[in-house]
Amino acid sequence: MPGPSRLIALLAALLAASSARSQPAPSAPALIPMPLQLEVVGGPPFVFTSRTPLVVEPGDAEARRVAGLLVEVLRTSDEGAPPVVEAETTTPSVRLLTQSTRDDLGAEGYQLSVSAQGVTLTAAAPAGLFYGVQTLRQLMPPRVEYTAARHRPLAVPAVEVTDRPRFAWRGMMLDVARHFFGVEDVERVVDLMALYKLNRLHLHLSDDQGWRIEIPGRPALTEVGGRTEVGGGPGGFYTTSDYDRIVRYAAERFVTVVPEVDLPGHTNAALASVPELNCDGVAPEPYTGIRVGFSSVCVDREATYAFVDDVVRELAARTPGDEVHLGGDEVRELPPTDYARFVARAQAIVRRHGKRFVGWDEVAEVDLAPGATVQVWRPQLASTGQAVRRAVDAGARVVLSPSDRIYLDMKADSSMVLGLTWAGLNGVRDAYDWEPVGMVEGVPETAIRGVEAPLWTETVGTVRDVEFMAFPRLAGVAEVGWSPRAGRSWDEYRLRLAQHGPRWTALGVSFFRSPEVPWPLGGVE
Ligand code: IFG
Repeated sequence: MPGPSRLIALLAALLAASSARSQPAPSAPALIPMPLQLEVVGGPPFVFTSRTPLVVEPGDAEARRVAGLLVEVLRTSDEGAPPVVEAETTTPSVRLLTQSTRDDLGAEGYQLSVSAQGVTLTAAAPAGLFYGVQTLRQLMPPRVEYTAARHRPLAVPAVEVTDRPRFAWRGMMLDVARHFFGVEDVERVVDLMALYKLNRLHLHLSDDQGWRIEIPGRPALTEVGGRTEVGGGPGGFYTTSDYDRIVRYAAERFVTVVPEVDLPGHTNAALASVPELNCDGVAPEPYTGIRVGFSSVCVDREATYAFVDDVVRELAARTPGDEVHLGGDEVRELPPTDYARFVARAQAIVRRHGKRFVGWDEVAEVDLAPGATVQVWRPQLASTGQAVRRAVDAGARVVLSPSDRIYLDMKADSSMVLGLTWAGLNGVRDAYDWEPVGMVEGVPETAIRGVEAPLWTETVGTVRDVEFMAFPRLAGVAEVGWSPRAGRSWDEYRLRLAQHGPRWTALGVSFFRSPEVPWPLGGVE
């Protein structure tokens, strides 16, 4: 038994260790997602003033546009905004150069060098410049996110960063069918996604409770299908120009929109709008509850495939991305052979319109054309594993959306009023502390396009509710999608994550103050 002095020394050591763990390392910048390589050089920081020039190469219009997005972050009401210039200058400046000595960093990679003398950001392509700007932004004190506060000077620690993403598909899904969200709400979601280098916005545009996208030539779909939503509210829909505006806003921030029209199930809104989609020709009443699995279009009618063709043609024409998602989940009303026949014809229609087919993992039971993507949401089902492995062996690839990890509509803990619990509680650690490779037995990293966090909106009605369900958990999904597998650890990440609370406060994000995270108290530095 050690003597009293030994016990005291042991206690002191334990106290020191615990206090050290609760405080972040003072020098390490709290970047999310963690870059591939980050070196804190030390020495004096680079200091932004209201006159710090942003330098781009003459004629590099995309670099100038990306610099403009940085200007919007730095602009304050009375201190003006930094000038974007093309001439080299002796003033300490920020240079954004579309050039790279590293061809292994890809279109989204970049190198960022910060010293007291200046900042140099190089990337082979505009997306890399944009992601380097997000890293530079996160190196600045959180107060930079205020639009009116006087927040200069802004010191940025001297670092050397070399970075590129692990996975190409880093996404969030927003269900705009259960509850409708207007264009400005979607733009807000894109802004917050871009800060964390997410690059796919999957819009769930139709379901039992709503049809949300105008299809010229079929006005009933939105006149009837867009009329309501869960709970009987006013619903709504995107006109073609609304959808074009969302796609453009997202593309400017290097986010690709993946439109989903869910078929053959989850279709009560379409069935209520277009009688000929019903096998008996009779349209059901609009539905504002939250049951699933009870609806299906009539797979025996040619009118159904003409409808699918009209919808896919319209979506394909307005979607610059390669993918059109046709759902395929929870079809409890069709025999498997009818389901397979429908999915086979539906995916052929997608390919005919020059796009690649995406479906929820039920479609893995059907022979899929090469280039198809299976969105895995039920990893815990052994059957899914077998079907998905077979689809992958036939050339399909997967996006992982494990419902027991990153379904953002699952309550994060029992204190949450918003959200559902059928897949269990998805806490902040659950959403971060998992590894995509091995999620589905036998699916290699080369077949994994990436990860995507769905936010279903049965119980989510406003953009603040969206923020509350998405943050802080979406930041963890972004790191799973971007950062190297090695080195990720919840104990380290949670301290870094805590430092993003003040940034979200300055941005006005209505985030969930999870007790899993040691959020700093007080104002915003
Ligand atoms: N499952 C349904 C969704 C939604 C969800 C809510 C999928 C692929 C439950 N399908 O998840 O429409 O109702 O958590």
